[in-house]
Amino acid sequence: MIGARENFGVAFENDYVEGKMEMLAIWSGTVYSLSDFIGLTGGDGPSAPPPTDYIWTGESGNWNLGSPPGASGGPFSSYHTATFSDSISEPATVFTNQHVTVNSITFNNSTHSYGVVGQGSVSLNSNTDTPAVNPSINVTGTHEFQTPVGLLTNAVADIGGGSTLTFNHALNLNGNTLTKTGAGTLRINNVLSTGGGTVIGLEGTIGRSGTIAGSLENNGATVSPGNSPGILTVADNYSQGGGGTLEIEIMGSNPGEGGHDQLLVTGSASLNGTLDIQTDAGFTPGVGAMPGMVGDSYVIITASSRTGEFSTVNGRHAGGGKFYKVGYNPTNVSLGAFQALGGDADGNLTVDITDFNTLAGNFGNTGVEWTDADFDANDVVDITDFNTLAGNFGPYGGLGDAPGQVPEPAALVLLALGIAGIAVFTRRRLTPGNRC
Ligand SMILES: [Ca+2]
Ligand SMILES: [Ca+2]
Ligand SMILES: [Ca+2]
Repeated sequence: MIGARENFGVAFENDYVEGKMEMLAIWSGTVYSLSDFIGLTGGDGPSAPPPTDYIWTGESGNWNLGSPPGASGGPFSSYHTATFSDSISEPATVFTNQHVTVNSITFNNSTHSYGVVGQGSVSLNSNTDTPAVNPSINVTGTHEFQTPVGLLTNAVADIGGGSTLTFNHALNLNGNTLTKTGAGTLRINNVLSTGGGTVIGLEGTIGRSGTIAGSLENNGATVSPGNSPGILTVADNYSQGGGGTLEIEIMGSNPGEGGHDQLLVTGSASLNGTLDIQTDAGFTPGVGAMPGMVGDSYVIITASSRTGEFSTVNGRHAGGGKFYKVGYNPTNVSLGAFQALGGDADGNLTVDITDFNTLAGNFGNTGVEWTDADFDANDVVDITDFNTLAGNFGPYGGLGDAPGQVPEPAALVLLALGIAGIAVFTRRRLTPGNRC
C-alpha cells in the first residue's frame, strides 16, 4: 500500500511521474485525471490535502478537468501551481470557461506552444503562508494567454532567453506590480485593461502594440513598440532608467503599422538610458532642402509631460549621410531627418576635429560608409573625402555659421598637421622599400 504522503511513481504508456501525493496532481483535460488514481488517497493512510502542484499531462483540453472529486476544477487556488511542460507533441490549447486563480504558472516547453484560451480568466494571487509566496509566471518556449490575466498581488514574469510570453487579451494589473525578469520577450497585445499598476522591466524585451494598463518602469529592459512598427501605449507614466533601452523602428512617415514605432504615454515620460533607432533597410528618411535642415519628422514618444533625455542614442545615421536629430520637446520626442554636410562624419552639424580624426583613422580603408568619412560613397576614404572635409570645416546648415567658414586657429594648425601626416603616410604606402 502506498501511503498518501509517501514518495511514489506512476508509469503511463509514455510518461513516468513521481512525487508526493500531497504535492502532486496528475492533470489532464483529455487523457488522464487524478480521479483515475484517487483510490490511492483512500485506504489506511491519512487523507491527502488538496494537491498543490498540477502538472498538465494531456494534449489540448479543459483546464478545469482532472481535479479531485468534489473540487471545482484543475488548479484553482492561490496554493496551486500549474505546470505546462513536455506532455504535448504539437501546439496545444488549454481552455477555461471559468475564472481560475493560481499561485504560479510555469510554461516549460521550448518545442511546442501552449495557448491558454476560453471565456474565463486567469488570476494570480499570493498564498497566505508566512511569508506569503508571491505569484510568478515562468516561461521557457513561446506561449500565450488569450484569456484575460489579472494580478491580485505583485507578481514576477520570468521569461528565459529566446522565450516569449504573449498577453493577447487584457493584462489587468489591478494596482499591482508585474516585474519582468529574464532575457526573453514579454509581448502585450491587449487592447484594454484596468486598475492601474506598474510593469517593471529589469531584463529582456517588453513590446508589441497593446496598452500597459498602468505605468512602465524600464530599468534594464528593451521596450520595443509594435509588431515591427507599431504603437505601444502606456496608460500612466513611463520612466526609463540609465540601464533601459527604447527601440524605435523607422520605415515610414506615420506612427503605427507600416510607419514608425511610437511610445504613446498618457502620463509623464521621464527619460534616461539608451535610444536605439533602427531604420528599415528599404527606407530613406526625407531630409530638408539644405544640409542640416530637418525634413521629415517622426514623433517617437508622446506624453503629457517629458523630462530627461537619453544618455546614449544609437542609429542616428540612416545611411548616405542622412541623420536624425533628436528633438526633446515638452510633450514629445521627435526625430528630425537631415542631410549632413560633407565632412560631418558623426552628423553633429559641425565639421570639426572629431570628424577629421575619424577620417585620419580610416584613411585608405575600404568597405566604409559615411560615418567612416567616406563622404562621396566610393567605398574608400581618400584625399577626395579629405578635401570635402577641409572645404566644409566649421558649423553649418543655418543652425550655426555657414559652411566653409574659417575654423578656429588651433583647429587649423591641427588640420595642417593632419594633412602633412596623411601626405607622408600616403607616400610611404607608395614606396616599395617601406613594404615590409
Ligand atoms: Ca517595433
Ligand atoms: Ca561632426
Ligand atoms: Ca570616398
